[in-house]
Amino acid sequence: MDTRKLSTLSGDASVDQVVEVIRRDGGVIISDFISSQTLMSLTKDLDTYLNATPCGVDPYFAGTQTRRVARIIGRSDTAVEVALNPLFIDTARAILQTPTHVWVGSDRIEMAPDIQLSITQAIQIGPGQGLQPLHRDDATSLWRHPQYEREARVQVMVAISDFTEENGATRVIPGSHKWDDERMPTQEETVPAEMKAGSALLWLGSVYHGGGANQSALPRTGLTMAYDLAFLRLEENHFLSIPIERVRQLPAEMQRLLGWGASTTLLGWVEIDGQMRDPQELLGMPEFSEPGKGF
Ligand SMILES: O=C(O)CCC(=O)C(=O)O
Ligand SMILES: [Fe+2]
Repeated sequence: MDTRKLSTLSGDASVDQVVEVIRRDGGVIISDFISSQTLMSLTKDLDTYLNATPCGVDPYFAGTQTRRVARIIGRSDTAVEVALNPLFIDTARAILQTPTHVWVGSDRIEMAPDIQLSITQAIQIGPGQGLQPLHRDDATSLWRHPQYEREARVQVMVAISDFTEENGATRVIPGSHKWDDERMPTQEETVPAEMKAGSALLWLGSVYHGGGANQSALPRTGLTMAYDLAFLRLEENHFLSIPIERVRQLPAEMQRLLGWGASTTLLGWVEIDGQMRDPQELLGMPEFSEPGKGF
């Protein structure tokens, strides 16, 4: 069987190197993706919520021994740094923003899709949790494969605890981003994304993967986030999950990546005074958040 391993690059690898390995294998481990200080701060932020969150109730996919905490950008400043980590976001841009063109009258206009932060979730797999079924995360958008032109998603899983085969490290099938939609994934073809806390797995939405079984006595904790093509529907509904006061405090780039910006292809605008305007303008209008007043 052609089971490939996952390669590891260091946190100071270039975006080009990371993109090359991801295009070849579908995923790559980045050692020391975040500093120990960032890891400490993330652990503290996430523990507050994980400790207050019950395990899931879905035995099929989400797991009954697994805790999942989303709304991460609303809850942790350090998570904003992770979302804007240059190696993550620049890799996502390099892979997702493949240009194309459209005709508008006699103008042939080159355009590239924007990206959006589609999901943020801390996933804590507890002892006794079995294997998650293998899946492609771009299945949420019913993405078809193989795709020679356009990937839908680039995702990160930051190890908050060490990830080992025994404690449920994410299981990945390297190379499966090139498979068609008929081929069924099997656990025998997977490899565990083993890595130290602070390292991260970067992978494509087209790669088959799933949470591993935790046969250890301690939880396995990871923080996952994904950038998607901005013309797909957000997986996590940030508009309803993050209070407007919090959105106002975020860096402008983060606001846009959460959907508070019209895309270059004109999606997501709001009407203000009869004009199609950028939703980021609303954030500067105090009356916008007053219930019943509108704008
Ligand atoms: O927790 C993991 O290792 C992976 C989880 C996952 O792939 C998912 O929930 O979509
Ligand atoms: Fe997944």
